[in-house]
Amino acid sequence: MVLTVHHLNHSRSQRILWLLEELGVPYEIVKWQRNPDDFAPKELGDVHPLGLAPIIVDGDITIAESGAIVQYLLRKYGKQRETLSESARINDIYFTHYAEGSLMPILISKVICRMVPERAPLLLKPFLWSVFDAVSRRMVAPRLETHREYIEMRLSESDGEFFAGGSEPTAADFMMIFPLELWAKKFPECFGPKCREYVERIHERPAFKRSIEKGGEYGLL
Ligand SMILES: N[C@@H](CCC(=O)N[C@@H](CS)C(=O)NCC(=O)O)C(=O)O
Repeated sequence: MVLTVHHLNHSRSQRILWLLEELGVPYEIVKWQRNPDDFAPKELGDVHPLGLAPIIVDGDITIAESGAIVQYLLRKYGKQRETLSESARINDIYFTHYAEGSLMPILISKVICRMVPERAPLLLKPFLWSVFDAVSRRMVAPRLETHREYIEMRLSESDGEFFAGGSEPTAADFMMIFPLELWAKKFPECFGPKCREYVERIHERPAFKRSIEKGGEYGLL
């Protein structure tokens, strides 16, 4: 039975398509379209109770949460992890968790600070813009700047092209690509040059290009 990826347009499930293309594992895609309010269709909740993408179904196993899926697929089909040095392995574990655990929350906070006033009724907009702009400037921007400096430093120190170091992407890269693409697209004014080079390099990979052809709409290129 072929592995199924439940893929939502413009979403984290692009990570999984890219990983599967790198691994050369056959899979099929069930495509879901975001509603006008950007939410996933509620029927995705029939596949997994949280109704969020990505979700994979492999035989009688259903897994949600992109980090869990990446680890599951690499454990089942990947060969490279045993060949990583101890320090590369630690970097790999660190960035695999950092992507969703630390970087995504701060980026989502910034997205929300913009989205709430943008989508508010006309009369409320000026008030909400001033409130959310203040929150964004005082609470979110300084933290994001710290993350920017940190990631730029880690990429500069990395002995390879990837977050763990080395010459091939690891779990850390499959996880880091989405927040960095989101950042580059939505807030280019504070996106670092090393991060930009990194994202461009990933986008040039044949496996990444195939994942875009197969997945369809992806507004973070
Ligand atoms: N931490 C989860 C986040 C899952 C998530 O929020 N997915 C988004 C797409 S990027 C989603 O399904 N959004 C639709 C919705 O909120 O209804 C993961 O990494 O898989």
